Amino acid sequence: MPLIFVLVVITASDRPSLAAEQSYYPNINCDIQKQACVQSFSGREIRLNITPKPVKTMTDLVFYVKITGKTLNHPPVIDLGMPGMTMGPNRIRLEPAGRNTFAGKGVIVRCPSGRTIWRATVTVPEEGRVDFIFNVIP
Ligand SMILES: [Cu+2]
Repeated sequence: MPLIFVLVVITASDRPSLAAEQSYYPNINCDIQKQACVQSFSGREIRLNITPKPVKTMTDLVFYVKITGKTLNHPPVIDLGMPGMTMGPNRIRLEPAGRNTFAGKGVIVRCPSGRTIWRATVTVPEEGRVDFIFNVIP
């Protein structure tokens, strides 16, 4: 009897955190530790890469964005954030590095909660934005 009681308590207390994790993991859409990530958007392909790899927090990183289609008049920007958490604003300003290719430096901070899933929102001026969601090494 006491054993059964303990199991019920453990199962019940595990449920919220398990549900919380599952609500984040399916959102990962970018394997940034291994390769550049590509998303289609507004008739364009948006390619995001971050170096050096592995991509770690509290490290000087270079963010690259390459976009297919007609030439952009203004560079895109990247806003870094965490799904389900409000973090301080962290905008990566990109400079042209070739036709429709842009690069900029930034740092991904270490989250006090211990979570490692980050979101890079690439905004293409006057067209819209797309989210890349990936794991970072803390
Ligand atoms: Cu956080």
